[in-house]
Amino acid sequence: MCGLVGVTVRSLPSAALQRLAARFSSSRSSGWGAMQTAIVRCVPTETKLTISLRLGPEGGSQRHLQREQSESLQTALGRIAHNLVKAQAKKPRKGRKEAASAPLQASALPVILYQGEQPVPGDTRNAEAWQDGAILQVGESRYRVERNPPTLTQLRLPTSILAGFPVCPKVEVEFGEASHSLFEWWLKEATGSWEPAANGRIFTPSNSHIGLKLKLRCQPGDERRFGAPVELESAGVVEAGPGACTFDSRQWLTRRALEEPLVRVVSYNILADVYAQTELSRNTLYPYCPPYALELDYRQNLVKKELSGYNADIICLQEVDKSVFTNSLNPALNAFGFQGAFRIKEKQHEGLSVFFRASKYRLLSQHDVTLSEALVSDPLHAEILEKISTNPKVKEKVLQRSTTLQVCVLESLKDSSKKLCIGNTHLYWHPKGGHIRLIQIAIAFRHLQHITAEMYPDIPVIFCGDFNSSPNSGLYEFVTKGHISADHPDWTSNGEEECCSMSIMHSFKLRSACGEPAYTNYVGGFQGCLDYIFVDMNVFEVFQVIPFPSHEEITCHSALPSVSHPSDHIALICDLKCK
Ligand code: 4LC
Repeated sequence: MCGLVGVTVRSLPSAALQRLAARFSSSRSSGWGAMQTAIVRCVPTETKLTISLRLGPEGGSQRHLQREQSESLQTALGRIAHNLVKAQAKKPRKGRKEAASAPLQASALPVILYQGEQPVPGDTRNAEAWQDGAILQVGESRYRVERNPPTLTQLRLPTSILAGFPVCPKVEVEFGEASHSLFEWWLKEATGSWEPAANGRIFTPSNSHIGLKLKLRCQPGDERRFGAPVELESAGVVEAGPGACTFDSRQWLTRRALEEPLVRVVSYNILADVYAQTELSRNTLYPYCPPYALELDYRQNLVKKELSGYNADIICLQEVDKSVFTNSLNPALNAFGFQGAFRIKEKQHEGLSVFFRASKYRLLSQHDVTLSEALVSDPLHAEILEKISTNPKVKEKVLQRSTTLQVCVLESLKDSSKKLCIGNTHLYWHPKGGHIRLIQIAIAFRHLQHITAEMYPDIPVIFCGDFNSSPNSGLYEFVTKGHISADHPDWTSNGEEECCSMSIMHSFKLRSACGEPAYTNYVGGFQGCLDYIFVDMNVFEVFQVIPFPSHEEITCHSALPSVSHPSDHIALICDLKCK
């Protein structure tokens, strides 16, 4: 993806990748006579295994032997001997005449694999023969076998690095964990020398680092060992940050994480990159926002700092680009202790994401649905389907939408009887789409009701999202009062022709935890309250609401997004108390 530089081990030919790792691994034990390392990759999902080692005493080129796992050890060892002979015959090194003058015979080379003192029997299958700690002897060279050591398969840095904003590399480790890996950060001083700056998975450069290049050295690890380190230099230098951001003052109030029975919930439409960088957005929707502040990497710097600084327990996001989740938010929020779930919208490049604090909750189940699809395929919605089938225009409009409901059921790690049903959605956006949103919310509630009544009886609901509905809408009335009648004016929000009235109801007792702020969406041409955190009042009380940035802060660059605010929406934050 654009905006990131780094090594992608998976996208390189595997040989090139392993060469990279092996270069580091053998650098630890180089030189003739010292024990070298043979890295063996052997996983049950593959039919072959790979043996990577440097053949020859001079630390000749790295070899990657791919052998069948089911093949016998003696065949593999014969192949290693053969390769060595070939290598030495092909490349007579300068000043090493004896190699050329005395050709080796493969059969004369002792190639033996030891487990402890004992040679491993030649008829052992490769998959069993190449165990961690075995010693491979090839002529006079000895190699310690490392089977499936922690290996970096991906390490990436963002292309834009701002002073005061956390840098969270994308880290993927095979046979290990990012949390068990070592991270060293270095800065290139004016003298050209690299000076150590900090350790740890996240690094926040300071103003004194502006203009300097950054280097990350990561050594992948598991509980007991470390694999080959990889070093990565930033593409650019640390740049000055934007100064004060709209979330700075809010983060004074969220600097501490909560403890049970309190739960902090955030809902935030983060403005998808697929929308932010369109002609329409740049020229018409957000003309007041400088183009650099609409760029993905810039906004991601702000979003990551904003979200991490709220110390939330549950974060519901809308307009999350698939690549943003994969390459930026999930790696960053993982580093801050969150686990994330992502649901793409059909036919779209953005979707919904729920993050939860992994030290407090575990994900019990997910029940995501595309509302239009659920409507036609789930008998739960037969009544609604029947009703809207009476108006083909409405039916088509509803079925066209890729609107999605994400549902995560979480369980408290402390008390498994405490469960939460988290709903997250982003409804149809059109100002005259009130009737469509009513149908969407009716489907969503039926679905939630099914989960909470049939699957997890009496589990409380927290329903977050961009509902694209103001507090005086039929939708808001339906959610907070539990019903709306067939004669509500919103059924005709696009005229009588598109009217498909029905009376709908649900039996949750939900309230908007953050109330009805003047706006949650503030763009040049429109300001309105469209986002909510709806909370089950049978179980929760609102302990506190984190106040919005002041109107002056929101409007100081005319509207949102801006250099000091990454989205056109404002994050909703509330602290709930379990009654
Ligand atoms: C977008 C927009 C929609 C909330 N809203 C109103 N008008 C809008 C126009 C555009 C939102 C609007 O930013 N998007 C189209 O798809 C996306 C994006 C998704 O959310 C996009 C695609 C390409 C380029 C840019 C964006 C609006 C004005 N008054 C309202 C009242 C209510 C609901 C919505 C609106 C009510 N009640």
